[in-house]
Order: sequence, then C-alpha cells, then structure tokens
Amino acid sequence: MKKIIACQPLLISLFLSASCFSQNPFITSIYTADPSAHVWADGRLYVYPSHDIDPALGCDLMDRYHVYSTDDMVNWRDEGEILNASQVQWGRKEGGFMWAPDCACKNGTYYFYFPHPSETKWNNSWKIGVATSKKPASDFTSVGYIKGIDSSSMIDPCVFMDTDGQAYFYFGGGSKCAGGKLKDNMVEIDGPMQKMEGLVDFHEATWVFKRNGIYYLTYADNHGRENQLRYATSNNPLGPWKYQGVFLGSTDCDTNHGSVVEYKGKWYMFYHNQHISNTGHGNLRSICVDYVNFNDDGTIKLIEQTKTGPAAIKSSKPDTKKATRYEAEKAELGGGAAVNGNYVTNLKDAASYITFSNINGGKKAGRATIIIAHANADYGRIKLLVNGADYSYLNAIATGDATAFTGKTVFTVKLIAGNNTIRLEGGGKDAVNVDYITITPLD
Ligand code: FUB
Repeated sequence: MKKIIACQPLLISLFLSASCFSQNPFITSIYTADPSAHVWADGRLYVYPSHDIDPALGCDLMDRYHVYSTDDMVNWRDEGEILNASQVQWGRKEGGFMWAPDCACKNGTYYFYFPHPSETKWNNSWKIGVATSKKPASDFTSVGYIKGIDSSSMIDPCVFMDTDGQAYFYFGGGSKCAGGKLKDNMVEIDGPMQKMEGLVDFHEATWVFKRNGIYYLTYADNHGRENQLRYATSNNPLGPWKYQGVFLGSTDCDTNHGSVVEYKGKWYMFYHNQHISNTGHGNLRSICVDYVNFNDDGTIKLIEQTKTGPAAIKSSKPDTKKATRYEAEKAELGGGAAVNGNYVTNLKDAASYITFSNINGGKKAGRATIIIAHANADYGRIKLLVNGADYSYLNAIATGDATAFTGKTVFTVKLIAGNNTIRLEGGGKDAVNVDYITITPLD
C-alpha cells in the first residue's frame, strides 16, 4: 500500500456555492435541526442549530453543537463544533440530549444557552446550561446553568434582547411556556418566571422577535405527527399574547422548530425538514431557510417552503482563503477502497478507508475546514476521523453518477500544529468515490 500524499496550495472559495440561491436544505454535510439565527456586530448572520447524530435513536444521541455563518445567505461557513456534552460538568453522565439551543450577546460576551439533563432519568432533570465566549462561534466554555427554573420537560431556551437592552428568557416544552427577565449577568432570572398567556396549542420551540414595535412569539404546536409553527403577538415582551394562527405548515418531520430574523433589509424563516434523510417523520433533520412576508397589519403570511431558498445578497467581502489540496489516490488505502485513475473508488464498507497521514496543520493549532470532493450515484456516508477523534458520519449527497465529482462535503474540525492524520472510512451506504480533499485554515 502506498503512503505518499501530494500537497498543493491553491486559492479557492471556501464555500463552493456557485448558485444565486441557497438551496434547501442549505446544510447538507451533517444533520442539523432547531436553527436559532442571529445577526451579530461583525455583520454576519449566525445559525446555532442542534446536531442530529446518524444513526438516530430518537433525539437521544444528540451530543454536540456546530455553528454556521454567512454574509450573503448563500455561502455558508461551517464554524465547527462549539460545545460537546462531555464538556458540561453538571451534565448527564451518559451524555446525549443536547437539544435546541439559542445564543445572545451582551457587552461583547456571547452566551450560548442549551437544554440538557443532569440525570440518567433525563425527562425530569432538564436544565438550561450556559456557555460563554468572547467570539460568536468558537472558544465557548461551559459556565453552569440557570438556577431556579422548572426542570420537567422545560426545554428550548430562547433569549430575546429588546431594543432598550433588557434581555428576556423564555423556555418551554410539554405544553408549558414561560418567560421572564434576565439580570444583566445574563445567567440569572430577575423576578419570577411567568406563564405565557394566550397561546393556542403550545407544544415547544419558543422564539421571540420584534418588528415595528410588535412582539411576536412563535412556537411549535401538537398537530398530528407533523407539528406546525404558530404565532401570537403582543405589545409587551412577556404578553399576554394574542393568538394569530399557523404561519409555517408541517415540514414532514415529527417536530417543527424555527427562528425569524431580519438581515440586510429582508426577513427570513429558519426551520428544519427531513428531505435529505427521507426516513419518514425521522430524527435526521436538516436546516432550511425561506423568506418571511408580512401583511400591512403586521400579521405573517404563510411561509412558502421552497427548494431554492432565498436569493444571494451582496457579500461584503468574498470569503476566500488559502486551501491545500491532497489527492485521494496518493493516500494510504485499504479495505476495498482502490485507485481508479486519478481518484479512489469504492469507499463503502466500514472496513474501507483512505488515510491522509501528513495533513499540515500549520504553525498554530486551530480550526480548519475539510472539503471532500466526491462522486456517488446514490446517497452515501463517510466516517471522518481526525487524529483518532471520531466525528462520526458525514453525508455524501448523491451526485447522480459515480464519476460526476460535483459532490462537496464540508466540515470544520480542530487541527493540531504540524502533522495531522485525516481518515475517511466507508459509511455502509452507497459506494463513494473520492477525488481529493482540501484543508483550509479558519483561524
Ligand atoms: O431537537 C430536539 C428537540 O426536538 C427540540 O428541542 C425540540 O424543539 C424538537 O425540535
């Protein structure tokens, strides 16, 4: 078996989309759900979703969060993993159950709020954890949880920052929704939490935003096996709320969960469906985005769920960075993976692998984005290991033909300084052919 790797520096766009539309789902390399979107002071829009782990076991195995950002609504940057259940000191010892999160920013500190149980009996021990960072999408440290709130089924935190700088905290599940003020430290509730009055058929997934002086509270209902999103309005961030109806129909998942945000003059709805996994009501979900349109009286028109997604808006500066390309056919191969001309064929069974053993991490450890260029007729999966750390499965979306190398699976990891090893293993779905990988430092 050969063990030679070719390195060749090149300048590429990190995020590959040549389309004028984002396409839905817009994140395809891993499964993501429950997107909370925010625009921060650097002018980028950040999405904080939860991460469905493949193969799914209900929502039990969800144990980490990735973040994505954009400045044009089409080219999305994978910012990498920001928190793992193993880093939550007070968390359930078995891990898992890192459900729908949210993020807020106050005085230059980013506060990441995430629901997670503290006990094996997860459903009675929910807490809302907090992790903080000086950056929007990296270097988060778990700092504890919000004290003194209900632990039974109370999930899905949402933090809304009003225009006067007051932060409000909401959460809810199991048909109960509560809200209250946050103290300036952003980790303690100021006064009692209040039941949100006026919501009809509330299930979970609270999101609050403000437009033209009207407060909106959106939430998932209990509709059949496929929840819808409903909303209510108020002239007060803590209600009482006036019920307004359904504004996002079922997306074909059991669950529904989303956020509404304004970016560069347009309003967007982030939500999830299961169009990639197509497992029928499954827990392998993918995040999508479409326009939100309002009527003159402030009510929301029913969201049109599209395959194209929104159009690109002008980017402030092109996101180009220096990438290094490593040819797959020059890496170490085994278990059925074999060279075919200038690419590697048959990455399929768990035993098959491609090992790139001299990936250059540069002078300083940091985040780097891996792009795997692949071709496969049907849906494939690739297991990714970096320096032995198992990132589990990435999706290799079908390119329609086993020689059409249009597939780009994008994923951000942490590399150490100097030499790194990246190993791709078969994922047991359709055979994947790999042409090359590129590595682009992010930090
Ligand atoms: O993703 C896990 C859970 O499913 C979320 O917390 C709920 O809102 C539902 O989407």
